[in-house]
Amino acid sequence: MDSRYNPADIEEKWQQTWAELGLDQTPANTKVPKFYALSMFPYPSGSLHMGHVRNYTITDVIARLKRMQGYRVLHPMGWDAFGLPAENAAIDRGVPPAKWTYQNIAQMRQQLKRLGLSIDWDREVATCSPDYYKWTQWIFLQFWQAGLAYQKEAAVNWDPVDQTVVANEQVDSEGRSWRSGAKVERKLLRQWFLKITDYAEELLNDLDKLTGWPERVKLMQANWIGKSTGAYLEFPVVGKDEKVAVYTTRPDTVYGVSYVVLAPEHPLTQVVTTPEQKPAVEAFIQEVSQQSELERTAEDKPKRGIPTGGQVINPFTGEQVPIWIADYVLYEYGTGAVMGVPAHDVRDFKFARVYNLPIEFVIASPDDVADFDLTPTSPTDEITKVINIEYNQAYTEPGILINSGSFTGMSSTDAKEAIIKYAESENFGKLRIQYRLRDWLISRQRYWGAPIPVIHCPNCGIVPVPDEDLPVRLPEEVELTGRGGSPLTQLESWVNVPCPSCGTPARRETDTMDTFIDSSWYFLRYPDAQNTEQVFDPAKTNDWMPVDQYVGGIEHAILHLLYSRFFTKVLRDRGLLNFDEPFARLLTQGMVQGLTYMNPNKSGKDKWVSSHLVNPADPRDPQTGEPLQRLYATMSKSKGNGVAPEDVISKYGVDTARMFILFKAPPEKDLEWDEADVEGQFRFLNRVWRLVTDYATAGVSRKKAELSNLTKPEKELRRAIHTAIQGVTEDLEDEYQFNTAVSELMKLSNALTDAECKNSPIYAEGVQTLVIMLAPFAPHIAEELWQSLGNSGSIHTQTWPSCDPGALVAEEITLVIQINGKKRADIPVPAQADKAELERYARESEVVQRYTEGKEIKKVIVVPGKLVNFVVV
Ligand code: ANZ
Ligand code: ZN
Repeated sequence: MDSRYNPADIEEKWQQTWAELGLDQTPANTKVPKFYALSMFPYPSGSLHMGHVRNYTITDVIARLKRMQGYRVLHPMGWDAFGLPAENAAIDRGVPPAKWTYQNIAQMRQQLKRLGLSIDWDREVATCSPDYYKWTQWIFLQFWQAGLAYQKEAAVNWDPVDQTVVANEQVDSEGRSWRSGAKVERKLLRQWFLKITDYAEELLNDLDKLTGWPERVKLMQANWIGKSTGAYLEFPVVGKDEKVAVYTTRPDTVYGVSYVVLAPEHPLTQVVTTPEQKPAVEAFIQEVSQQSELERTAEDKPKRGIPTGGQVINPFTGEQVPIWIADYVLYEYGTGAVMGVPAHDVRDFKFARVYNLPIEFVIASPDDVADFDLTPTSPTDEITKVINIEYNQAYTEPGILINSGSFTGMSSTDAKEAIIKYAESENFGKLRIQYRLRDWLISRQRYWGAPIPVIHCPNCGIVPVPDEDLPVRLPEEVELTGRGGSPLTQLESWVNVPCPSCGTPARRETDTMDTFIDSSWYFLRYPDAQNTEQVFDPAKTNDWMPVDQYVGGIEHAILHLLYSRFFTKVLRDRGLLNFDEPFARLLTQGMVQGLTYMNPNKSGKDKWVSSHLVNPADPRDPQTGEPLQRLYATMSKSKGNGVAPEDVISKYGVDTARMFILFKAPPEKDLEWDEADVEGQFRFLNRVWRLVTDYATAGVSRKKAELSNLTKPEKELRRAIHTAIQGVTEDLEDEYQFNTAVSELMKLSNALTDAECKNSPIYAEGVQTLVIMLAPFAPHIAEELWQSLGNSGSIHTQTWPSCDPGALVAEEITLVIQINGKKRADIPVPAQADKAELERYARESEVVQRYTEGKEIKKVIVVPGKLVNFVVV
């Protein structure tokens, strides 16, 4: 064997051998405990970046460890392959999206294989393949049958130049389309939705079951679902039969209502607007319709509104208050109307100041009213006056009700309940639970996605495509111009079909599904990825699921994970799955950051200067000569601070890249790419290489160690070995502390280098253990070294070592030293020391030397394992 560590000689060799041996194939279902290790599948952009490498390395170490610990492991990979970039590439380069995508997949698969990941490639899925999207469509129809898929008018971003719908992310902060630069309009179009709101409560409650998820992710999900408890209250319109229904979380402030506000889209605007106000109101509504939801609700933007001229009656006070229309009220939330309480809501306060609406305080801080006798009958004018003057901003805390009729004197908490009860008894309101979560808009007026499998028939309405006609294939040879919307709408031969139900000429749905749909169920397909008859065999999927460890980016903390949880629950309710939550444990890995330089005097993209262009000793802007700031930032093209995985691999090998990534930072933290540390790991692997090859050359000991008869150096080394086993195992057990696990390996390697018993079977145990524990981290070098030690079989099929607690015990006891029966000191001594040895340890101790100097030792009494007494005169 070569005496030098040369990764290029061994890495591809072993990758091939492992593939031939089928080492990464998933074992069949057996009684052996299972472990499902899953990385979030990538979008096939065509090239792998460091973020991918980190993500997949983490999952791979876990998968390899679990195999060695005796689990049967499922560790698959696939492609989230539908989506816009393929369409854009097609528009820019004239390559059909399918071709572009499959080319990228082939390229990235090669790159992934070069990482030596223990992936079962037989289970690869690509969401753009008809074998896969057939089942995406089938699942959509399951939702349809369950009454969970429906069509409704919804406001979308419409690019008037390109005549197409654009996603929110494609509209810039000034409301312009990224493609045409035209000001985007809001347009009402019929869209498809999934009723995720039906599952809001369960999606929220079941977060408690996810004990293996980061708290932060659960909190983000809970906030996204946004449960709030409040009241639905009706305010009758003066002179009409209609009522304005509002949703409020502060019914305790109802005596402070000075106006009600309708969303511009609210149908009642037509009813309540007076003829005088009509032209102004219509102009206002038209203007607001141009704005995105983000613009309308941005906190730093002044809220704008207009009075309708209409009035409502506050059912609690009998007073009339004006009806306004304002941009900040969203039609889709609550009832699309709110009661304005400027005294107790910051937004309403600002609004009232701008439009000169009355501000009346009805809640006071308990301290401020402590001296007042607040009963429903006591006059509160005095205190109202005082407080109205003193509070010159909204008082938003709960407190004590003032000027609130029979509720005066109650706490906000009690009053909320009492006011809702009263409204219920009088029939103008009730308790209402409201979620911020809205139904999921899944239709895209886009080509490169799974077609929604329905047919619109003039007689039957919406008719689902029969299961046997699935998949509804996406025609692959299309021309994409980027204008005029999806090319599907123009493919008459594809669009025109007979109705499956009555045979009348009908039209296919031309919308495709949001790509988040594709990724909401892929993890259910891996356990049975090649099934052509079923979406999956429930027995297989139920056996493997839930995913035991899911690893991916924090950017998916909300939508992808929420949608996957939703799909799981719906398919469970359809009888296909027997569990509630798809991902038992979640690890969100941090970003990979690269060194970059920033010119603080410039803005936007121009301020970044790639580290290739500056002198690190005196970093200056090459254009202006200004001094630059040095910092780490997430690797990106615009900052020019990316490090290409292939460069690192060709220089150091993939094992070093893996070791560096795992060692440099705990997995959930950001990681600063640092070449010096990469080299440090390369040197470590070189040391291990030398240590093992030196030993292998010197002759591997096959003797079994006599544990009862070890020398001191052997015991010490054995303790180091088992401390390392314990440390690495614990570091990998719960929190996946790869960085400290690697440190343990380094310590063990040092202990072996320093060991004084290189001929002992204990040393042999140490070398084998080091190599075995290195295997999940640096699989190629570990395999090569394993073979060099003369072992048979792959290292990756070995059993993970277990720690012998006996070896850890500090082999020492405390010996008491007495002089003439009086205790003078304690000293540590080896536990096994016999009488003579104990006496020798005692005599050599500093105390005894001191007390016996110039004196005669008459007698030495040794109590084994306890004490030594010197009788001196
Ligand atoms: C009166 C009030 C008084 C309110 C007060 C707050 C404080 P969450 O917790 O998010 O559910 N609201 C209701 N529907 C709205 C809509 N469609 N668009 C904009 N705002 C809306 O928020 C509920 C509160 O948000 C409601 O309680 C309502 O204002 C406002 F001192 O009602 B509140
Ligand atoms: Zn029909």
